[in-house]
Amino acid sequence: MLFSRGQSRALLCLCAAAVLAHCGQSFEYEASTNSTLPSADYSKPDSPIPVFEDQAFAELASDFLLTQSSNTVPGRIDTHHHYVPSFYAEYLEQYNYTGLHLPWVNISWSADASLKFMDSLGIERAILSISTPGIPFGAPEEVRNIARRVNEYGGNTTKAHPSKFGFFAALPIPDINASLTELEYALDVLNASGVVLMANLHGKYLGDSLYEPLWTELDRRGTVVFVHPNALPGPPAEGVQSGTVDFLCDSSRTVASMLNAGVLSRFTRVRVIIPHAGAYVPYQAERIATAGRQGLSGGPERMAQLKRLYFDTAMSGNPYTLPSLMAFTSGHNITFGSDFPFAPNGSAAVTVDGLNDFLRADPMTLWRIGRGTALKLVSEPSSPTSS
Ligand SMILES: *[C@@H]1O[C@H](CO)[C@@H](O)[C@H](O)[C@H]1NC(C)=O
Ligand SMILES: *[C@@H]1O[C@H](CO)[C@@H](O)[C@H](O)[C@H]1NC(C)=O
Ligand SMILES: *[C@@H]1O[C@H](CO)[C@@H](O)[C@H](O)[C@H]1NC(C)=O
Ligand SMILES: *[C@@H]1O[C@H](CO)[C@@H](O)[C@H](O)[C@H]1NC(C)=O
Ligand SMILES: *[C@@H]1O[C@H](CO)[C@@H](O)[C@H](O)[C@H]1NC(C)=O
Ligand SMILES: *[C@@H]1O[C@H](CO)[C@@H](O)[C@H](O)[C@H]1NC(C)=O
Ligand SMILES: *[C@@H]1O[C@H](CO)[C@@H](O)[C@H](O)[C@H]1NC(C)=O
Ligand SMILES: CC(=O)N[C@H]1CO[C@H](CO)[C@@H](O)[C@@H]1O
Repeated sequence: MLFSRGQSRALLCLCAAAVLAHCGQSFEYEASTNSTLPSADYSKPDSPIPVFEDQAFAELASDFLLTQSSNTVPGRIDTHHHYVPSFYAEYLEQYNYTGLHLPWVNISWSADASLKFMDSLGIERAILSISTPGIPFGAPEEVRNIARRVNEYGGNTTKAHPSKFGFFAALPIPDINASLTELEYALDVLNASGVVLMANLHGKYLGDSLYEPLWTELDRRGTVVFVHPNALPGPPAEGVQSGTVDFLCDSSRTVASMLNAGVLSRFTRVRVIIPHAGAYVPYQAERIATAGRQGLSGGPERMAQLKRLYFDTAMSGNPYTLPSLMAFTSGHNITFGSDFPFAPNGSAAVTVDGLNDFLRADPMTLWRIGRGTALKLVSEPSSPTSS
């Protein structure tokens, strides 16, 4: 389809107006001829968080909106995508960790496997992170070494495929001083896109005072923090894999922990992603915001703090989970997540189909989830003119 710039703008406005009516929002998009994306240099402390104008968004989305019958978001960005370097798998196995042998998939990761998977789902770029259980085993020095190697591996992989990968750095928690050192190295030298933190490690949740100096620094830098669930402290229920229910509980616990400790109210520059559609957070937001005391004061402020969170779609593109997520976010601040390679083969395709079905009438939100919101969070490796 070829339109003149004027026609395409008019169509885009029509389309966007329809979309916004659907979302119950009142502002209007108008495409601008200036598609320059603002960008921030997060290696510079206190650099301002970029403000993404709806205009720039509309411009970037326009091709998709005009051809949305294909339902394929161009340049999908996957912010929930794991890497498992072989030395990291060996480290876990040396401590008898069995989670890399799931009943439905044996995790053997390679960059090529990621690239092949990405091609099959139209994922242009994936932000790599290590998954559960983080780096929980060994003396502090071993933990520091594994974190450094994992991050150098992430940096090397990103450098080898700058248009395909980025990475969220791992930190040697619970050694916070060493974590601050690693954070600086990972962001400033290795160009990490942010960090991954386990929702709990050794039973400590992210509102624990242990994390206070780390939150202070993450906030000063405006870092993106991808919070990955872990097994709950305590044994799983007989016959119920941690990934079935416990992980969602772990994510929800850490959000409540951060909320109660004032992390979400005091650290407003940090951007926190809660995966799996926010676990129980959107669905139980009212209860979490009122700390179970519905009707007492404080709810609205805490609710507003919860709404500062970002969410991803990993294993959540289904008609039962999406209504709650959409009601909570109005479709904003959601990124696409595949959970490769831990999700069963085919799971990410189900997520894509589920999103397409659910958002058939709302292509702008489909585009935001597939690409737009991630553009706000992870800087692009090269000039954005290719988008
Ligand atoms: C394009 O956007 C950039 C960044 O917002 C701005 O600095 C520049 O002046 C804009 N150019 C035009 C032609 O609007
Ligand atoms: C792992 O399991 C083996 C066999 O049961 C045992 O000998 C070894 O001590 C365990 N290693 C650790 C680190 O727990
Ligand atoms: C990363 O690349 C550098 C330079 O090629 C190499 O020395 C280093 O061993 C690599 N690190 C990892 C963990 O792959
Ligand atoms: C961490 O670093 C701070 C400042 O350098 C120092 O005061 C503190 O003792 C260190 N804590 C630990 C546990 O090493
Ligand atoms: C990080 O980015 C800088 C500036 O673009 C570049 O010079 C450097 O080589 C990058 N480092 C890595 C490890 O990719
Ligand atoms: C998205 O998150 C940002 C940063 O926390 C927040 O300022 C903004 O209000 C959120 N947007 C929506 C629509 O909730
Ligand atoms: C995953 O599923 C796709 C599509 O069904 C299939 O082509 C591919 O071979 C499968 N991959 C593995 C590793 O099972
Ligand atoms: C699905 C699958 O291949 N599972 C295998 C994963 O690896 C373990 C241990 O090596 C095997 O016991 C499983 O059969």
